[in-house]
Amino acid sequence: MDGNNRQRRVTSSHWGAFEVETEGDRIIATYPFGPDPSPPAIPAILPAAVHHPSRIARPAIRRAWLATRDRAGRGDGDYVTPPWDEALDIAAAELDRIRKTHGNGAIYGGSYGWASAGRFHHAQGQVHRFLNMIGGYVASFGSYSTGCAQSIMPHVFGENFLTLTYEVQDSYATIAEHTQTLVMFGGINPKNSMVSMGGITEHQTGGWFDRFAETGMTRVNIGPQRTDAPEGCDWLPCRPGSDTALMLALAYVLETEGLADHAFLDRYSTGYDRFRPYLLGDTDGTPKSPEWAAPLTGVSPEKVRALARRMATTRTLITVAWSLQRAEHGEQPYWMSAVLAAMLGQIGLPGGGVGYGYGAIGGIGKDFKPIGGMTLPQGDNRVSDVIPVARVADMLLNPGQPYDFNGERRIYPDIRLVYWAGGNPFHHHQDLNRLHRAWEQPETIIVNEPWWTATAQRADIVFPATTPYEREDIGRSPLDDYLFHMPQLIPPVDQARDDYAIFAGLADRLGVGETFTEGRDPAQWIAHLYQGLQDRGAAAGVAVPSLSELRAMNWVKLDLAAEEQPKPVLRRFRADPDGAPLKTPSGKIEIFSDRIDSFGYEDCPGHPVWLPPKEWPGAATAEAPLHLVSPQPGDKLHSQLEAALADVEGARPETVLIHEKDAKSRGIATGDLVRVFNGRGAVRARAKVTSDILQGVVALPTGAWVGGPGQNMDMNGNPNVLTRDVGTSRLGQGTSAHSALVEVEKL
Ligand SMILES: Nc1nc2c(c(=O)[nH]1)N[C@H]1C(S)=C(S)[C@@H](COP(=O)(O)OP(=O)(O)OC[C@H]3O[C@@H](n4cnc5c(=O)[nH]c(N)nc54)[C@H](O)[C@@H]3O)O[C@H]1N2
Ligand SMILES: Nc1nc2c(c(=O)[nH]1)N[C@H]1C(S)=C(S)[C@@H](COP(=O)(O)OP(=O)(O)OC[C@H]3O[C@@H](n4cnc5c(=O)[nH]c(N)nc54)[C@H](O)[C@@H]3O)O[C@H]1N2
Ligand SMILES: [Mo]
Repeated sequence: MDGNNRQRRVTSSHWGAFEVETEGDRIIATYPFGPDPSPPAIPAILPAAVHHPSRIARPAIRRAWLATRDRAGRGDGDYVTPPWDEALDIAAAELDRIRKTHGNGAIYGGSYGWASAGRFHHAQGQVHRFLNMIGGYVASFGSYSTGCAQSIMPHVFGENFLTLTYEVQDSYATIAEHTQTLVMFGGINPKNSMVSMGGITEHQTGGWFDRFAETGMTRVNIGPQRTDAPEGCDWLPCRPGSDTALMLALAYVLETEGLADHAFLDRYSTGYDRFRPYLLGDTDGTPKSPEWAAPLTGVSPEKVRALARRMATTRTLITVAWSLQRAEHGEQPYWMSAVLAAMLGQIGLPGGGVGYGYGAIGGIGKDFKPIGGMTLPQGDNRVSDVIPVARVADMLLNPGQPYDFNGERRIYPDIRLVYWAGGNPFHHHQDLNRLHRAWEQPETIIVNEPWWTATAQRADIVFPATTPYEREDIGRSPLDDYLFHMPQLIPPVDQARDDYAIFAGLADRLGVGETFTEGRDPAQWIAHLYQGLQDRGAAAGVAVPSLSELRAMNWVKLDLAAEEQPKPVLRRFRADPDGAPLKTPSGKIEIFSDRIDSFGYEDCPGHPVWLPPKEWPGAATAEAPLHLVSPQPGDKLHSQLEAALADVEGARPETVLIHEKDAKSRGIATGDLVRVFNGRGAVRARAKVTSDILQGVVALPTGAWVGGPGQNMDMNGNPNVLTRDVGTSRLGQGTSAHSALVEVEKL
């Protein structure tokens, strides 16, 4: 520490590493991390955010809940602020009451959300461990990111979807070397690859596209926005929700022009004979020709034919953005892309086949020796109930009611207490007015949060949590090759405590203090967990410094270079389909799945089919003529740091992109305040008129905190006031965030 009490140290985050300058107990500035070729701008807001008045200063308990266990007033903002000990006593007594009266199956701890990057203080790990120690909780399956894909893709490739994405797919280096045609459904978006869960240090996706261009690779971005792929790619505008129709039309051209690789289909896939009659229209009288698809997709038959021929005659990689499965019937484009790739016969060849989620997060497409991350052990959950993560409002509204999920008939549990730490459902869930009604059902809602988010404002008991800058941790993502010591940079702001301390305090009161802490303080836990990382490094021949060395170094780049790409599954399958079969029932790629067929779901039958969503451009009405896509915000991570970002002049309300013709007919110009609305609600937004979006589509990113309940219009511009809260299908039950129709008018 120098004379003026200033220090500069490096820390890590979901959006990358950066240097933090502190003066005494305040963060005063941030600086880019030298080794990052393309550092993000997000950290600039940190000094304002960490010391923002919207930090939760002390434990808070909603006055009406305390007095009468009132539930209807959630969001009223009227809190008392007892001392920590008293607040912990009240929360512990309530947890105890609920578990004794209704059992642990009445506690929902799914608690979805990204929280922060440090590995020991990861809020999800902390809350799950704590709830397990007190007898268990209802958990959640999958993510908002890829919940639908996680259900459907194992049926098709026999592989866990996350393994498929993170470990099996080709790296950007392999793509640069081999791919001649890159067909990107939903694009590959450098703004999205800015982040990765647990950290991403060298931001390289944009750089790879420069390399792709140099090799002469044809790069086609298929979807509603030109900006979903880097500059220089071809844009094939296609209506949201219609990708499956386009893929079917491409498949139709391959089949009818003799371009389908039947030798590959015979050897490596099953069920093409059941799919082909559907494709050709023998089963339903509708050939899935380019002419059939054109009015659905808006893509001309000539373009489809030319693209199909090119795909069949060059090394082609089909990539599919995660956004396509965050939509009603999201199973279909995912499954159909695999069928299309199988028809091209290039699955398992370098730079060929199909890949999912390139660009979605920065770690995908990087190639490393896997030595894993660092996770707090969660213990065992004695409650077996698990809901698909995006069905939370359905669960709260329908206790005891049956629902379908991936072949199972299940019953929604009767939830009496919700504990959320590290997520913001009043930012991330669909149809927030409906969530508000669902939120009135539980008797008690407890939230740990650093900031008064939209969710914290709707909780009964609110515990102020520290941010990563207020505690020591280790930054390490399995998809990154850097390792960080994240020093405690400043003391906790106001009365904030680490999630670990909050849960240790509750555990103690519930008689499981020792079980939860195992007698370790945070520094001892970090040392304990770090040892595991060092051991795994040693086993893989990777030098990992000791913890004291790392503390002194602040960060280190690990040598995780793999001599040969560790992409075993599909390569081995291609080389030896009998000796290294896939883990599907047939051992092959399943174009027809007997298992899915046996579920009897008309919204996800035995092979991929075109199923129009309830809301998409093809179903536009006079009341809701425009399709809303709600992508991830380019300039931030979800709703994080929102309080300070919203202070920036012109930042709120959020900006909605609208095509020039749609703007003109409504008398809207760039900069105008507009009302975006449908039958579910209304939000205020600022218009930006552009020709980079398909006519009939508007784009309003996520990230704004929704305003208080009871407003006719959300003033900040959170798109989830408008989105529809319905599962992708009975199979996947993922979020359908990208399937919504709206109208826009000038305010
Ligand atoms: N319409 C629409 N909606 C969507 C999507 C979409 O495409 N369209 N995408 C969905 C997807 S993919 C996702 S991943 C979700 C993202 O939704 P979330 O993951 O819920 O969003 P975040 O803003 O990252 O929420 C993390 C919260 O954790 C808090 N936090 C940070 N560190 C800590 C900590 O150490 N302790 C505690 N207790 N809290 C902490 C942050 O302040 C923040 O409020 O949104 C989903 N919603
Ligand atoms: N900067 C930043 N990066 C992020 C995040 C963030 O908050 N900020 N969040 C991260 C998270 S949690 C996730 S899950 C990933 C998500 O990664 P993605 O799912 O790839 O991201 P989105 O931004 O939701 O969608 C990308 C684009 O898909 C297009 N699209 C929407 N519907 C359709 C459709 O039906 N067909 C086609 N062809 N295109 C469609 C939209 O134009 C949209 O811009 O992003 C991650 N990256
Ligand atoms: Mo996500």
